[in-house]
Amino acid sequence: MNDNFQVSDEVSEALQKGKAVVALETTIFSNLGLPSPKNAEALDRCLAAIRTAGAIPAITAVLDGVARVGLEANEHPRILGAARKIGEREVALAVAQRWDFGATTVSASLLLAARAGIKVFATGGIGGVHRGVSEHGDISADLGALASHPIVTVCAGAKSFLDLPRTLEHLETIGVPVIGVACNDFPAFTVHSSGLPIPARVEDVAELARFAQAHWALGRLGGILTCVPVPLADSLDKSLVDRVIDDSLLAASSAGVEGPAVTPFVLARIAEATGFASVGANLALAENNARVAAELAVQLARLR
Ligand code: PSU
Ligand code: MN
Repeated sequence: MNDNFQVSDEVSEALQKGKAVVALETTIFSNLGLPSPKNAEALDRCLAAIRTAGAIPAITAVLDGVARVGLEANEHPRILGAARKIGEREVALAVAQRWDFGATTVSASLLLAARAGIKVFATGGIGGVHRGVSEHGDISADLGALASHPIVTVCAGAKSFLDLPRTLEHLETIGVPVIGVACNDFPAFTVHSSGLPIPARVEDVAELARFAQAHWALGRLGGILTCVPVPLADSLDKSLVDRVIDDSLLAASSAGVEGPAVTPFVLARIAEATGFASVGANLALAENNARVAAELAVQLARLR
């Protein structure tokens, strides 16, 4: 290891022995992703889901200027607090400038997980093409990172305030396979289905593992996006969410919120407007994704 990049003992030992490991981001657990104390509950539930399924969790973050993969339990409170959000391009900056806490987004997590040799990553909802892209050009760096790192990302689709048809179109353009696990529709984060079809479906994680193995055996160098919908019992009503999103996006633009600040702002507005039902759904889907990711990592470890 070096001064810039550190993999925890537990994670590096698991990787050396070919055991199942699942990477996690930190933005979702910080004050930018979920309100306290629900963020702590989200973290506990994700970590427990991964361990129960037989895998080792690897939380990614920049702490005290070191890019980390795998944190110690006594460090967990640090990722629940105030954060600076880092995408893939900011990771080196956070290290060079010795940021206290850089919270990894999907793109930054994929960079660090790939560097450590982890094959599976779980998140809530990925970033994507924002609505009104023809005016402001905002496309999340998550998409490019999915294409460039050899990792299976497990998500509940993309956040519903994005332009979902264009997000799917963009993923096709950059060559990222989008696979539903026992589902036909692209999930819309806290809503079970967006109504948009996903191009490919597998029935279970065993089939998904064979797909991933073939993808890399054929020389593909990038990742795979796997979609698992929020459990039906926790899903929010689509028409309610659509209404709340329109209001929240309007509020964001009249407050002059732009760029990386848009996602945290809109997530917080949606939480308030749904009486925090969106937060409950967010926890359920994050936990569910962590479990599926861990089951996949176990299957992949068997195939190797
Ligand atoms: N989904 C959530 N909460 C979040 C995010 C996604 O439920 O906080 C974060 C993820 O870290 C994702 C990032 O990678 O938002 C995308 O931000 P942007 O749209 O600025 O690229
Ligand atoms: Mn953006």
